Amino acid sequence: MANTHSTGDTALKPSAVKPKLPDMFKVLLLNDDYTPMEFVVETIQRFFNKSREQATQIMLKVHTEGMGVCGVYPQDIAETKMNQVLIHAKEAQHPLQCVVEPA
Ligand code: TYC
Repeated sequence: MANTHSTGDTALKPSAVKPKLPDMFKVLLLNDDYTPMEFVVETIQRFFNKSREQATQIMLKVHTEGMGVCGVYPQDIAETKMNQVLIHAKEAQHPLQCVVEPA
């Protein structure tokens, strides 16, 4: 086995195993002129497990600066959350946009 770090005996050589953390990805919301602020706050709370206060701060950052980070996750989780937001917005007929980018 390539990463074996024990012979199975009592003596261990210095481990060659270096646990690698996953690459991380930001989930960003983009501002638009039409999606209601309340819908954005509820969306952030629901999909990013934020308090109402945290979600409001993120929404206001997006509103004033054009975009804001809702969370940072491994790629598969980030893309799942982005898709959940996009489906939720589409169902409500709001143009809210969400993207993923490397952290
Ligand atoms: N700009 C929107 C408004 O004034 C609110 C908004 C905030 C929309 C954040 C999208 O990601 C967004 N109703």
